[in-house]
Amino acid sequence: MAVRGCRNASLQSADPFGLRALGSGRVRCNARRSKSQLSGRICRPSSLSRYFQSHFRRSDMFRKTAIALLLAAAGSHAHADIVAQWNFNSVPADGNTATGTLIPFVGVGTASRIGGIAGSFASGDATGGSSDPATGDDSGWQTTTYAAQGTGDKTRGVQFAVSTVGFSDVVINYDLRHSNTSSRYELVQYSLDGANFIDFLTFDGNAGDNWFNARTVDLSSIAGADNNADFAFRVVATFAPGTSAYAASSATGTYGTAGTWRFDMVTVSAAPVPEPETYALMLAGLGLIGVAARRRK
Ligand SMILES: [Ca+2]
Ligand SMILES: [Ca+2]
Ligand SMILES: [Ca+2]
Repeated sequence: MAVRGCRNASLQSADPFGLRALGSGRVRCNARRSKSQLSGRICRPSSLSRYFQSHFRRSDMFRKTAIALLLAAAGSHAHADIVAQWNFNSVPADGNTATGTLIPFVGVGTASRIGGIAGSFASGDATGGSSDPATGDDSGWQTTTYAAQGTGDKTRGVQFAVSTVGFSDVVINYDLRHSNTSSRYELVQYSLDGANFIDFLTFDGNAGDNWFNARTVDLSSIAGADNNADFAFRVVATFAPGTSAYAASSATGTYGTAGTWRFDMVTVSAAPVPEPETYALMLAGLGLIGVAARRRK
């Protein structure tokens, strides 16, 4: 019997009693082998244990069931979902990369410019392109008018605010095209209150007119970023490390305020926080293992 709606393929072949996994790690007990009142209900650990103790005596069946329950519980937490994603492309597509949108393609969130920079839309396909699979009407978020040389360190760039309520282990990805005269160094900051930003990671954009795709910022070590309605992050221009001046992205270029950064595929991913049913499944699975062990004695 296939286990519909279960994200964990292992469970699909480990379904000895008609357990049907629901998407969030719950298991619906079909109990087709008996007239049990459990049929069609969400199983609770205690009732599951009683049910299997009374109906199935072979310890290998207990083990299989326990494994299935644990897989269902683990499977609901092992994957990451896209919480929000910006591809900046027009909806509907209009064949013009100079038009686009700051409304997320996936999820909910806000994108804003900080420090008085200018924003527009420009091609996500040009000069090698971003990772956006769209073609033709693939836009990136073009930003310019960064700070004058030697001023405004970490004050100009872009900000994204995304609620992470219901999620943990936040990871940010983005693509960024540096122009020749843009700031070579980009600093990623995060905020847990939407107002105060903390330096986290600096990237080196050491080539001009070049896309740096799949920048990855793993915030899973920042517990405060989990389950946080006020989570936000920034990507800002910063001085070359150890100096008080911006470096140009091109080794032969000179930093200038007209340099551009063009963003695409800004993505916030995270793992769904386990629901109470997940813990119930884990407890049920562990309980059955205990029962099986006692029966073997
Ligand atoms: Ca467009
Ligand atoms: Ca593309
Ligand atoms: Ca795009």
